[in-house]
Amino acid sequence: MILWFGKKKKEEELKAAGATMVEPELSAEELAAKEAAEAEAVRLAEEEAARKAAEQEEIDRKVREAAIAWEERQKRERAEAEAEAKRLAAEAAEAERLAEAARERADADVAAAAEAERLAEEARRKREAEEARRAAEEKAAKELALLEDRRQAERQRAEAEAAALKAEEDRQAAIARGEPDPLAETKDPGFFSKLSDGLSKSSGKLTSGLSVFGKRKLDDDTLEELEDLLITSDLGAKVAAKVTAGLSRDRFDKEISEDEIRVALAREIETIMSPREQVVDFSDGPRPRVVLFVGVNGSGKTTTIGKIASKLKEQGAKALLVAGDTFRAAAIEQLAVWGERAGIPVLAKEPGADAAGLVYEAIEKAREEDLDLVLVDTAGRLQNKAELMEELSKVVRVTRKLDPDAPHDVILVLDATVGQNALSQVEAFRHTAGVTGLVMTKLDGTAKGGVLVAIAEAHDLPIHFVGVGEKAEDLKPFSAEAYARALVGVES
Ligand SMILES: Nc1nc2c(ncn2[C@@H]2O[C@H](COP(=O)(O)OP(=O)(O)O)[C@@H](O)[C@H]2O)c(=O)[nH]1
Ligand SMILES: [Mg+2]
Repeated sequence: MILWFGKKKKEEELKAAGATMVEPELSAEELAAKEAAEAEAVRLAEEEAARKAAEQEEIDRKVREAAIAWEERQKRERAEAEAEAKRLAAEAAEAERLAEAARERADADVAAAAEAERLAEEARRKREAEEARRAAEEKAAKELALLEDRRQAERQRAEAEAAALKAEEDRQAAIARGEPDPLAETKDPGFFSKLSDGLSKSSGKLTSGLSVFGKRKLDDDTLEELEDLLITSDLGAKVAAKVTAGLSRDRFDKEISEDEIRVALAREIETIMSPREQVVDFSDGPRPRVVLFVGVNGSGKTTTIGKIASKLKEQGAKALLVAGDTFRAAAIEQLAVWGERAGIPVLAKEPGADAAGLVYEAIEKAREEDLDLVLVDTAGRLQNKAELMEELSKVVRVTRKLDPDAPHDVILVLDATVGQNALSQVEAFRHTAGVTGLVMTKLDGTAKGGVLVAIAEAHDLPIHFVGVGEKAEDLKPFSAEAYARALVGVES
């Protein structure tokens, strides 16, 4: 073993002692050892340097590796951060896209709501337009109807005027021939006051009802009220509408006084009634002229025959009265009294006799005796309507055996006090009994004269007479003008 520390120590000890060590002369062996030691030291130093270099290299490598690793980490982290940033950006984009979609959906919802509203609005506009169109159509139809009414009213007025002119001409001609004035009776002031007293009793409602219409504007409300009043006064809905339409045509929206409204109403009513005004001339036509009086019990048939007989007698007619109401002794007696009073023969049989047979006999008798007229009273009350009609048609059948044209007149006698019911009586008797004309009685009483206007409007049947009392002189030829004026309370 080479103790070179020993040498070094020795040198250091020598240095410390200040003595300079003189290198001793070395033997070859020692030199070789020294050289070997020195070579060994060099090798060791080299080894040490190599080791250090290796160590340094190792350190450098580690540093490099660490740097690379750090760099890689940095790179990775950067990449990760970038990726995260990208992901976040993508998320944000997605969120934005979703928000946009939501916005779009919301916009779409708003648009849908707006569209729905627009459609609703359009539907509403269409409905309104349709309603307006319908209203316009209705208005046009009403106007057309009004126009048609007006035309008809004008036609009727023209006809009435022509008829009145003709009647007046006939009347003047009759007067010129020295005959009595046929209309004298309807112009009789006593007659008018009786008629208007009676009618105003009944139509108290109409005449007094009308007084509220003075100094009012003739607008829709007034017309409607007036129409109601006319309906409740028995004129019926149709006449009421016709009359108010006539008034509105001429006077709409004008202020109208009570007198004006009465006069205008009277004129409208007269227009409706005047075509029914027909003074019957019993001296016309075949001989004997057979006239049947029909109607319900108590309507005034017997009384009316009595009154007509009295008038005819005055005018020189040769008549025969037939007590065809064989059901009641009192009815036979009643006719007998009228006949006696007027000096006219009455043919009657015991109660319960066959009415048709009696009429057959009467016609034969009239032929034999060359009489002008056979006035036949009939029964009004049988067990039921069918029975009554059967009785009447039997009388008619038998009459026709002697004269196919007979009976020449079938006059339905109506009691004014029954009001609207008179209209149903006309309907019931008109066709089954072949009614040719009407008489309305008891207009002096608590009459409901408005119904005669409704009848005149609904039935093309002449109204021959009106009865205003129980006496012979209380039967008057029907005058549309007098009737209309009395009904609404216009002074003649
Ligand atoms: N006040 C009034 N009474 C009348 C009128 N006509 C008939 N009468 C009365 O009415 C009632 C019935 O009349 P009547 O002729 O017997 O009816 P008939 O059953 O149809 O024959 C009698 O009391 C008549 O005096 C009239 O015009 N005015
Ligand atoms: Mg009678």
